[in-house]
Amino acid sequence: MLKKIGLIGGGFIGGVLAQEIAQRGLAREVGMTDPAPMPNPSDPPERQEVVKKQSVSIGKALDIAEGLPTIRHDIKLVGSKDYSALAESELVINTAGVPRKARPDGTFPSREELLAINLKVTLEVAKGIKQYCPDAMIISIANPLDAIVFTLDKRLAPPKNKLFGMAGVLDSGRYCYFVAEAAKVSVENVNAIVLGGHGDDMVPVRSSCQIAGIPVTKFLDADTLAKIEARTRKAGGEVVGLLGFGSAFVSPAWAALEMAEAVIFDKRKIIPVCAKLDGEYGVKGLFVGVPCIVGRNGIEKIIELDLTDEEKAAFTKSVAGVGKTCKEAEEMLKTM
Ligand code: TXD
Repeated sequence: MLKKIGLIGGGFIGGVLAQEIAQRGLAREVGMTDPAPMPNPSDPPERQEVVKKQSVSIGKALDIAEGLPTIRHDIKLVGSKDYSALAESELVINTAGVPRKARPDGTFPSREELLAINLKVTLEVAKGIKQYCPDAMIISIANPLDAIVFTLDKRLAPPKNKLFGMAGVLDSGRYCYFVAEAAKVSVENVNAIVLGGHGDDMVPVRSSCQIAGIPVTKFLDADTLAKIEARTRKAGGEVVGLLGFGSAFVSPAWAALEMAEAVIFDKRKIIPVCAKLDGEYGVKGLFVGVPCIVGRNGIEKIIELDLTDEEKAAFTKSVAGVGKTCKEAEEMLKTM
């Protein structure tokens, strides 16, 4: 178990993270920071004073703490509207930013359309990490995932094994779930990986998808698999459209904790991680979802898969999409 885990953002995912860390006993202390609720300047002064005294992170920390006697776990939970709650964290998980929300007509923005708003938030996050836990390992979740991790790297320049993004575990889990459902087998039997950017052109890797070690093509035909892979690419949007108030939050939190547990228990587990590539897969300087060995030092090793020509082309296209969003981020950062 760690001494302290810092949670940046105490919203839907942040709340599940805090609850799960307490339930699983992953750290002696959790510090959660979130400026919400923020007073609305157009509200009457007395209303603004009420909101200033409220705090999502303090409230959620207290709620979970009051449940500790029931689950018989001792863990210290600290909430704050500023970043001091992160002090001395060994690991921070960043969910700060706005999620995609369905519009009144049922449509919703792309992850990339969150860039401008969430870039501003990310600059504050970087400052908070630098001030309170400059040596922490960082798992970032906020969207647009690849560009936000890229931005944190630009601002903090941590060792490349200590900064990574969570998307591949979630996307691969979605792929596995749809395959298990179609093949009518246990999810425990399905292994699959999704590579590339966390966008609509992510790459479910059919050639390495197996059910109990047997190629998935022995169970499902090409047409079924194509439909599953298309659904995997859009699975985030499917949940956003159904929820209407935000995006998926339980499965992303569980996915981030799979990565955190690989670090905490030095599992040396092979999982898809948004990692900084330095020539692997022919990519340099971008954060892209690839299989990595994850252990106590974070990313221990990046693994290069043999991809089919079709998968290679899809990966190249996905990386190009990541590059485009990161270029946009770099341009925006010049004005921030
Ligand atoms: O696979 C993935 N990586 C994605 C990521 C899966 C699902 C959700 N994805 C993204 O995670 C989503 O698009 C958002 O960008 C983040 C967090 O999603 P969540 O559902 O938790 O959003 P919430 O509930 O809006 O929580 C975000 C919190 C909210 O309470 C804000 O007040 C807070 O972030 N926030 C901040 N916290 C700290 N510091 C600053 N500056 C800040 N600004 C806002």
